[in-house]
Amino acid sequence: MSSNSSEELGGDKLLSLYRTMLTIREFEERAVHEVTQRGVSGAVHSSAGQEAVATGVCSALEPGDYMASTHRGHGHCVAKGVEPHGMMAELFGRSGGTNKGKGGSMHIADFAIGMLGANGVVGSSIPLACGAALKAKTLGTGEVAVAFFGEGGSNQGVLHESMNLASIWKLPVLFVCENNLYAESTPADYAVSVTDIASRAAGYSMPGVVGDGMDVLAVRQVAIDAVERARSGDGPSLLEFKTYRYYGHFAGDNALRYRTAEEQDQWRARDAITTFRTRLLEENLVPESDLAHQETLVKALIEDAVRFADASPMPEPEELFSDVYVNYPESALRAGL
Ligand SMILES: Cc1ncc(C[n+]2csc(CCOP(=O)(O)OP(=O)(O)O)c2C)c(N)n1
Repeated sequence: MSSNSSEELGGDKLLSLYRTMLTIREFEERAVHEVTQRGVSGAVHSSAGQEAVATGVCSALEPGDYMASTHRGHGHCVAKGVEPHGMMAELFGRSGGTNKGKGGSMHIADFAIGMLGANGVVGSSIPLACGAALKAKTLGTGEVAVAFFGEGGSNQGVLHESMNLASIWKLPVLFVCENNLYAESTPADYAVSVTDIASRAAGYSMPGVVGDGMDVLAVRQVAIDAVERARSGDGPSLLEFKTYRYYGHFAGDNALRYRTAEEQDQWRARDAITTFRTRLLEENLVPESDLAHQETLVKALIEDAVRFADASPMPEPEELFSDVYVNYPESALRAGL
């Protein structure tokens, strides 16, 4: 069982949680900046503000576990271990990208580390994770799978079908809802039938847990419990984390058309990174010099990722035909068959 109290975790683990959240924030801030400045094609959805959820949940996983993500997937990728250089190059559509520049922001996938992919279709992470969990259960590998989705995604029929199947088959899967209060410009209190999405778990005989999505250790604890349940064969859980996205729905969207500056300020006052930093210092868990060192390293990492992406060439036209179908003859693809 993974440990989670600050003392049990120790300075190195706490520092690594801090570093992961910082890397996500720095990547997101820089991605929004670069994409709006350069006019990169394809929408980019920033997860800045939601770092504690991706970081806390993925910190409860083993490297061989699976995770499927959404259109707002950069944070999930970083937390699962996808390398930021390849991600930035992917956003720029370059050949050095995680997926050779052919996926862009919404289709980053890295199967080697169990990252099954970001997805532009709302709700599609859910059956993907169930498929991975079914494989794990059938082969008895002991792996678990996580599906991230938003509160908007929680209204998709596929979640309900998937939760039902996962429950009767006791699949080792975590349904993780990041409730950031808005689906595009639609407020959750208008579009969602319940106050707590986690309460829907009762309809599928699984635990439903609400967690504070601005507190990385709280998220981690909820995830550890659900992972343990899944791994021990007791089946799925529905986890809901209350959180907030700091920017508009996509880079360039003016969120103030549908939410207030006061509301934004209230959430920013509870920022997951700054509150965690304060706690680490106040409880004497990590020296300030170590935190400052990580801040310098992360800034340099993302700067270097942008340099790498810039230097990476555009994909060759022939690349259109690679990685399209598994074992499908290239000659047939070229002939349009
Ligand atoms: C099946 C489907 N319906 C609609 C859309 C358009 N769309 C893209 S993102 C989005 C909002 C999703 O909201 P939520 O699931 O809460 O995630 P968030 O953007 O808040 O992270 C919508 C409606 C889509 N991509 N796919």
